[in-house]
Amino acid sequence: MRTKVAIIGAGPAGLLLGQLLHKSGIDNVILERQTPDYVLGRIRAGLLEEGTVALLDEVGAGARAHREGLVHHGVELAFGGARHRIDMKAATGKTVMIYGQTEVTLDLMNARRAAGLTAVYEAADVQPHDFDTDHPRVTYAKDGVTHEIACDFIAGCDGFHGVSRASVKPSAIETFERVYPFGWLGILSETPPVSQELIYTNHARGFSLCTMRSMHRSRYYLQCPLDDHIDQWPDERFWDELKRRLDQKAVDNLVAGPSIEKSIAPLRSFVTEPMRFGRMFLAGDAAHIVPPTGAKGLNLAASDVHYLAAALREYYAGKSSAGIDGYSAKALARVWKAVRFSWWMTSILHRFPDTEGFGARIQLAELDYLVNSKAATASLSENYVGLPY
Ligand code: RFL
Ligand code: PHB
Repeated sequence: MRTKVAIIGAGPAGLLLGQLLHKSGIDNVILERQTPDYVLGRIRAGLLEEGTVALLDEVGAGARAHREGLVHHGVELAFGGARHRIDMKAATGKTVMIYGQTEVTLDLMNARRAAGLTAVYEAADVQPHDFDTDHPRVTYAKDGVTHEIACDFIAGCDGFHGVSRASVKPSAIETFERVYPFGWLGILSETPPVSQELIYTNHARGFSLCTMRSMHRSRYYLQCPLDDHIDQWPDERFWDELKRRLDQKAVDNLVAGPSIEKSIAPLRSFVTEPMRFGRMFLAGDAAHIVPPTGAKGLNLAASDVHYLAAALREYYAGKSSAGIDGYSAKALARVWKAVRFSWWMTSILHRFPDTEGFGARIQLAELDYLVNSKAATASLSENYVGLPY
């Protein structure tokens, strides 16, 4: 088989890239290791920047997000026993949308299917080859038979544990990493959210976040030790601990119910430089990871593929290779700003092993400054709603 762009991974990055390329008449094939149901069952991000929604619109996959997504104008920061609202719309003119990654993925899968495009699920042993030559190819096995796809370019959209980044020779790649000494325990529950907007809480017992998927499905997170296991967190313990970290009004409003999903995720900042290796590009989690505190992971995957699709469009229009040559630097400039923002949000909201007297006072001073200074509120808001592409 031959295609222009072989895309490895059918997460949001791979699926969105596939549709953006298709829209420009650039044929592509997606290879995904898992089944569609497995991909759709992964509960991850929930908050979309306006730029991400605009990209869904661009590929004709945004209609349901506009119908069912919840547009939020602000968020609440809670510390020192009180809640403070940040009006992001007033500060930036922009909003964010609550719409789950599972829904984004489903809408993109449906768009791909409706366009009659190829996505090979349960592709085993996917391997990129010869991307440092003009004739890259990708091999994979399906139902025990080995296949080869010859292509012009490979897009590594296969997440943090994917094969694309792992195929680059170590001398060609530089990585930057920060691992945080805690995780996020998350639950999803078929209950109304505790508040209309998200509540990020700095508390002596640890960070908590109240978020949602809809007005009848809520999502909550608690900072927890890295070595905790979900078996140690029966629902009752989760709700008790969440209540201890919330203000009285939130406790009074909280509707507890059985969890329908529960997981613990480690927090990590990780960046790969560069994001291009000859004829292979990395995009999304394959190239970088951020802690979820700033809600940037999925949104960065979207901005990466926006840059990549534009670069490939320029290349195939016969204009020049300038776009593909500039992809890595352009994407990384935005990536690093989101990495900084996510690291900073994480650092002011969580308990670290050394957050005792001094560190805790510094966090409170910074949070107090954030909610009371117009300049600081504006800075937080413009990063949270998403920096321009
Ligand atoms: P994905 O979604 O990981 O998709 C990569 C796809 O590649 C497939 N794959 C392979 N396919 C073929 N061959 C191989 N060898 C392959 N190896 C992997 C995988 O099966 C998968 O389908 O990456 P993508 O598309 O870059 O999208 C990025 C987002 O998924 C990610 O940034 C966010 O979900 C991050 N993230 C969160 N972000 C937020 O903004 N808010 C959150 O609350 C949030 N929670 C999370 C998260 C990420 C998590 N991970 C990765 C463990 C919670 C978790 C648990
Ligand atoms: C979510 O809805 O899952 C979510 C929202 C905001 C974050 C992290 C996760 O910062």
